[in-house]
Amino acid sequence: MHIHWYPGHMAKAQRMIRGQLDLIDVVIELVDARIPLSSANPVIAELIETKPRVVALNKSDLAEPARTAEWLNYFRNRGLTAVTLDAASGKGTKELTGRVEQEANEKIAKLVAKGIKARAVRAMILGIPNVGKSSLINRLLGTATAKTGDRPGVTRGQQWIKVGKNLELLDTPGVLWPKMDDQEVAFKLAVTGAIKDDIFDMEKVILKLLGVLRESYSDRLVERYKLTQQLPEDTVELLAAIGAKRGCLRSGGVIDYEKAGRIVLTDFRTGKLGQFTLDRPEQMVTSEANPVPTNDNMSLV
Ligand SMILES: Nc1nc2c(ncn2[C@@H]2O[C@H](COP(=O)(O)OP(=O)(O)OP(=O)(O)O)[C@@H](O)[C@H]2O)c(=O)[nH]1
Ligand SMILES: [Mg+2]
Repeated sequence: MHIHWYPGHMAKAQRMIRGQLDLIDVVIELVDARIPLSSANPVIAELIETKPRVVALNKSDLAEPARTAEWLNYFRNRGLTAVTLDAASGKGTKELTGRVEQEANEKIAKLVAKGIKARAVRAMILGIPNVGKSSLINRLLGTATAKTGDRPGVTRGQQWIKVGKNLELLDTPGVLWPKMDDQEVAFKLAVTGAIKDDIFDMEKVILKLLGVLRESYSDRLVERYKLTQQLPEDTVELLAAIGAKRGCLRSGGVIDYEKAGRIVLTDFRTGKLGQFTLDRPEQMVTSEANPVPTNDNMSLV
């Protein structure tokens, strides 16, 4: 799905989610474990108000485990339930659904105390594009006792997926917009694939990525592309060195920078350059001090 987020889209998404929230006991907020801060929607807390939520750090297979542990602590220290997830393989789904049920138990118990019959916990998934919402739904469908419940959701065509005995999931996730005005955040969203490639300046993003890799992960570059230990200072030269090693040449032996850049980006996104976490919990403070305006069009890097 290709979405350009404009104020009108955001307002519509917000309205739809608000409508659905009335039916829901718990929100599953998916974020990208590589960028838990940058992949979080700027207004989610405001949007879901007091509704319990479970934060799932998805794509944890692509993130640095030690950093993921730091992020889990970060969320838990702030009283949020947080789990790690790999929705592609299904690792972590059991813990996630267990936590979701736990979060709603109090509410269900209150209903029961009022004489209302106990019912399954109702949840929905929220997250920015490409964070893994559909993958998670497919994974949960795999374990579902019934593919769809018989009660419709609020939007026509929406249904409930019954997961186990005590959990029902809305089969359509809420798509949230990402943060859009901070260039550093935009870079992280672009390199991880949260923003479609055709709306950012690919060349700049790749050169910036090479700068980050050169600075903090040079050994991985050397190993993957069989480069000399002393990497070129200049990222364009570095890209040329990678291109030369990978045979990215145009006629006349000129380096095909675009092709070389694609290789680096794909290797980064698919884990072939190892695991990466680009956000640090320490950054959280500055970001809270500078709330991100959301009525901005995408103008990237
Ligand atoms: N490595 C890895 N890849 C994942 C994981 N979860 C999802 N993906 C991949 O990420 C890409 C996007 O996943 P989707 O499930 O389509 O994401 P989505 O949130 O539904 O995206 P939209 O529908 O565009 O909003 C796909 O290529 C998935 O295979 C994960 O935990 N690990
Ligand atoms: Mg999807």
